[in-house]
Amino acid sequence: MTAVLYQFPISHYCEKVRWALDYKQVPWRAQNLLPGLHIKTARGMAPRSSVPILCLQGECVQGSANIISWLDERFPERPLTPADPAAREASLHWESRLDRDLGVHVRRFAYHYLLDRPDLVIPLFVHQGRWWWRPFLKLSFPRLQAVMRKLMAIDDRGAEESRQVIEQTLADIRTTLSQQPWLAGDGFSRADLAAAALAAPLFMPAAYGLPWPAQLPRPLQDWINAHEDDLAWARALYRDCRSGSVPAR
Ligand SMILES: N[C@@H](CCC(=O)N[C@@H](CS)C(=O)NCC(=O)O)C(=O)O
Repeated sequence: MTAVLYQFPISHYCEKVRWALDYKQVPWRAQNLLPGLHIKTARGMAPRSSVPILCLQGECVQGSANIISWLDERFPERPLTPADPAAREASLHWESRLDRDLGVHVRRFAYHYLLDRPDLVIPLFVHQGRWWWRPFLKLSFPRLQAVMRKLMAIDDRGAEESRQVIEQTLADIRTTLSQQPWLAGDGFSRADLAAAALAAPLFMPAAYGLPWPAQLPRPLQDWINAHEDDLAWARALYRDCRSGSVPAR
């Protein structure tokens, strides 16, 4: 009984699900898809074209938050959703905000710089894919880049707006974590997991499983260097909790 995760290895929403599966010790394997060519496969299993989609024994669930809820129902051991109603509400509220304010904005901020560097981003898109993905993407990259920039409004103005949303969100997380050890309730939850996974492209942890570029475009690297302290909590979560065991705080 192995769950199949349809995913882009680069996607931080997919990383949320990889982490949840590992944390809950549910056996799974990845079915990697190539952005652009993923649509038919995704639509064959779920209402929208987006990944992650998790399938198990003929049932498919789409969307990282839906998948975590489904995993907690189907595999109640090591819950990521707190049992206490107030903590549960707080964790879902955080996750929903983070899916938007880190999920959408980290992606737009990072792609603004990475999409101009096919030498850096193509290896991330084709990671652990089919042999022909790399030559195919090299040829089709200008079109993919144009479509992505248009669909996600990835331009100077969008990147600046995203930078501001990211910085405000990181400040709010730091304020909360200066008052309590976890974002919601009295233990590690889907809120902490979502926060760290969705921020991860900004500090590129090895456990994410991507061959991160050794050198990033200068403006992105400068921002990361200037915000090391704002991301210390996320690095600590990867170090302490990404492998599955969670120490007491
Ligand atoms: N809220 C969704 C967002 C998923 C999402 O935006 N996935 C992107 C990759 S990061 C995607 O699949 N984009 C291609 C598409 O929508 O066709 C989730 O949490 O799963």
